[in-house]
Amino acid sequence: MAQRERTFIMIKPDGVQRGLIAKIIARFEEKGFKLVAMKFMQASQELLEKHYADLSSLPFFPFLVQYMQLGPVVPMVWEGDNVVKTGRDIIGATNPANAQPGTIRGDLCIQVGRNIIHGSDSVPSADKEIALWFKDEELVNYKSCMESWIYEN
Ligand code: IDP
Ligand code: MG
Repeated sequence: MAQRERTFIMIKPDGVQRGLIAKIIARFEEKGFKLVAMKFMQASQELLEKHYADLSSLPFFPFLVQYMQLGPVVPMVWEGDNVVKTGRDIIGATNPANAQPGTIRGDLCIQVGRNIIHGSDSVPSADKEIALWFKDEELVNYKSCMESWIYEN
């Protein structure tokens, strides 16, 4: 079986401080996605500037990089069919004011500058972000016992 799609998801410092780690992880677990990698760390200025490089010309960029350093984050890699797009749907709109109820941002936060979670927006950015936050050997290879109950093929 070829490897299924992967995405990079990260619980931001406000999600960690507000005690939402388990709740957020549960949404991806319960959907049927497979956890491939996870760590708990303080992100550096340099790493965050690379992670958000595409946004570096925007006025809120310095505040974004500052926000992401307010405390530890939980970077993760999740795997499954369409996980990039579905992951974004589970997370909800960037501005929680526009996020539908039932989404993580729609249910659990209020302001765009405190929107508790990151998710890759395309397969190429997922590949880039996974490589930025994880070494190859940190991506764990294992068989999920649920695989044949979640996928018919
Ligand atoms: P995304 O996280 O939904 O992919 P992006 O447009 O990639 O949204 O922006 C990255 C992050 O930058 C957002 O999640 C949010 O934390 C922050 N951000 C985006 N737009 C604004 C804004 O207008 N004001 C303050 N922060 C913003
Ligand atoms: Mg983005």
